[in-house]
Amino acid sequence: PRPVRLADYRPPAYLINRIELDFCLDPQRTIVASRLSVQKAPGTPAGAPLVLDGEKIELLSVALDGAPLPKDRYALDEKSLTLFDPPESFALAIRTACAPAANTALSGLYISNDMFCTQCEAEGFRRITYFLDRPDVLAKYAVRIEADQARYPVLLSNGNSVESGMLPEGRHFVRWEDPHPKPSYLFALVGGDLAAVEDSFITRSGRKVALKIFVQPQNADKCAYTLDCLKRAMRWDEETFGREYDLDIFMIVAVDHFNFGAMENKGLNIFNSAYVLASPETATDTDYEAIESIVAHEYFHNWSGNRVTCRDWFQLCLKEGFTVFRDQEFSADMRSRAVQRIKDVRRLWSQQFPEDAGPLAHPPRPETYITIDNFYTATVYEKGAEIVRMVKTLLRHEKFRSACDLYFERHDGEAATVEDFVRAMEDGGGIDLRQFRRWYSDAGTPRVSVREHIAPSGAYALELAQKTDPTPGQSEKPPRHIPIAYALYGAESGRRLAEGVLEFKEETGHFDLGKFDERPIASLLTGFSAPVRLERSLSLDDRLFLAARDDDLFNRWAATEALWRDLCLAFAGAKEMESREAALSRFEEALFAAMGEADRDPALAAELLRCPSEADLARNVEIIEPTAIVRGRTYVREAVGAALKDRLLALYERLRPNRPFQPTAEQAGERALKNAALALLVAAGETSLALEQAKSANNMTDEAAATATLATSSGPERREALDRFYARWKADALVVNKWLAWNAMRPEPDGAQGDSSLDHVRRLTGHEAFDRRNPNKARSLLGVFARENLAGFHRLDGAGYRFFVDEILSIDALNPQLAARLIAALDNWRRLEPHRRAQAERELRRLANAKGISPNLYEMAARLLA
Ligand code: BAL
Ligand code: ZN
Repeated sequence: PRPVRLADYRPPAYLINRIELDFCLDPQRTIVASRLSVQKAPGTPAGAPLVLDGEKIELLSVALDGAPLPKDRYALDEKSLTLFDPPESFALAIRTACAPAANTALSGLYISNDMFCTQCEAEGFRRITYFLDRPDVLAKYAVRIEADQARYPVLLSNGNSVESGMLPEGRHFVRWEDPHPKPSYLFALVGGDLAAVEDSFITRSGRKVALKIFVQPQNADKCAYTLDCLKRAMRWDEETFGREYDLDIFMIVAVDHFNFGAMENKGLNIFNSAYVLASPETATDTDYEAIESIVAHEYFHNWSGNRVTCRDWFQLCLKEGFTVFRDQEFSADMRSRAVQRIKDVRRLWSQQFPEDAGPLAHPPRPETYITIDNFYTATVYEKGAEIVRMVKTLLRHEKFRSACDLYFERHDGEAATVEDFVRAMEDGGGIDLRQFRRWYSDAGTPRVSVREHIAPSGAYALELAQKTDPTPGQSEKPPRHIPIAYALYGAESGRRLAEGVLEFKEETGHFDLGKFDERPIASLLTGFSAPVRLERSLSLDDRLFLAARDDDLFNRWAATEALWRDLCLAFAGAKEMESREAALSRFEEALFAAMGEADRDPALAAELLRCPSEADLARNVEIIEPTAIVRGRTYVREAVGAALKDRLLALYERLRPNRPFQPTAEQAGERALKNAALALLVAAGETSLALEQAKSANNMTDEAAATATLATSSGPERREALDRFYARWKADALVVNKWLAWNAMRPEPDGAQGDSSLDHVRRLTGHEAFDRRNPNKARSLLGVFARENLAGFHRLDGAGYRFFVDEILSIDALNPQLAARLIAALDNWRRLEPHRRAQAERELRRLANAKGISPNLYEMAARLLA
């Protein structure tokens, strides 16, 4: 396949300002009639061909200005329809057919549970009709949908419904018009037997907006929270960014088969049902949190994405990074800001840092791709958001808001670029971001090393050095503009002596921070002010000081997390540590002290009690020895659980009462703390407590936490807990996905007894609960197995890799986007110890050489092996 390059971007040769679409829906053969108003773009030479994108559709007819087009006036191939020598301005009528029921790729028009739905981002619209399927062609859409009335009573598209009626033979139609010009990736259509849950919202200018959530009728009682989130997000965007909604109706539709979390189609968001449906019995606090953040994210796209869209797909982080930043800020305002930041950074560390350090590293604004679907990555989303956060830090709060206003004003209705965004930040904020732009163009996570100087006079200075390792295609890495927020504390008094933000721009920098009467202890990168790796040697005493006393709660957590991590790795034999048993004892005492936070911020205390996962630990070693990591982590968790047992029990008992469930941040924090305590107690052998909680819980958060803890333990209750859970919930597909994920985490048996976790997972691929066509299920079983089950997946005999690659190949034949995303789990293969590494490489080569794999998977395999 030929790569697409940013450097080759050219504006469109033709513009399409209006499209009328007529759908005659049929699962086997849907007919799409499209009528385009086409104009030659200024500067296009007369007679230049018009090349429309189209794939996996059958062309039935094409007519220009009402006359059928002779065969010698156009050419057709697998990817395009080319018109030769078209006039300056004309109407083009195209009829095509597609087969939604056979569309397992879930891109374009497809069927999920007997419901028609679409996914057009990034390049799905071309699977519906021939079009200029690129984000810089903005057209007004008028859509007529016709279908069987009894089977598909609800027919939806973007904008406002303007007409509907009955037709002969039990069919009906609805017409929709969207007054806002939009790129094709924001088009949506839905047809099905759906119930609407309705509400309304009055905008700040007094307009009434109808809010409708469409779900399968049996799920109508699971939408209240989603509606509440939507209204809070609408209000927040008015108050925080001055952005008001711009149509009279806003719709969300839940579908079970979906490649993304959700999609921001104009006025008609389509969601993976996992992020719409919630009830206390079936959704955990984490699910509620995810719903809140994703509902907000898609809604915020209405401005950062839809009103101001992207010129081309290289600019994806313009809308995604900015919108993730906006949803993170929304969640921080709805919940504990410190805990939100911890969770955001956890995600960055677990998903983006490894990407940036491995073969898949790419800049937030890439310069080349084969399939853009492979660039919906943590780098584009999460690092993209960190870049916007740094801009805000550099501009300060008020200027950031006015710079955002300027960006929206300047580019409303346009397809913009990253450069446009940065220029608006510069002009609105009055600062120079020339060097800062490297964050967009350069891949890799800078490493910032720190040396401290204390002069006999008490003058304190920091010596910083930055270095970014080479990444694929980028060997030279000039220094970046890095905002380093800091605070200094007196080692004796504990007082805060100073604070500020250092703007670090050179390879090395010397910063005098003042003269002090006592030794300062520096808390660096407070609030995680830049996505860099800090390299600093800090004594155990100073780390414990920061873990206990830092006013910056993020850094208090970061110090604790680093201690957890280093201890696990020390006991795994993967890290040097002086007197590790003594250090472990001191850490246990510090953790106990941290539990003093329990009353003030239980959600924070829960984060402090959480040991990093096996996968987190593997990301922090140069050579991955899976079994040693599992052993070290198990040892530390058991030791901490045993040492703190009485206090954890007391805390658990105090938080135990089953209050009526409310999905509030306050209650969620208490449940998180209770369940963090339970996890350590189970590690210390208190398994019966968890089984009792699983059986008596009055909400899914507690039931799931207890079952998950047992599922990853090796006690006899594991089987009982999992069997019980499945028997209870097998009719609820979303709940069963949790069960699949816990099964994927099953620990390897002790000694030679029992099934291996691979045997277990392999058997589950034939279970009634599993279905390769459903991305949620594939991710829950196969994705979790490969990413999270370190010892079970990374077997010495390579059987885990063989199984995984076989599964990926099966999935690729159905859904290339899904297969390509799953294979990214092997991005750490080069860091495996040599034996496993050879096995993983052999399997990756088998994959890359397999006949007939999709361009999506081919691109990923090639990058992984490069
Ligand atoms: N635009 C794809 C899904 C999302 O990021 O909202
Ligand atoms: Zn998004």
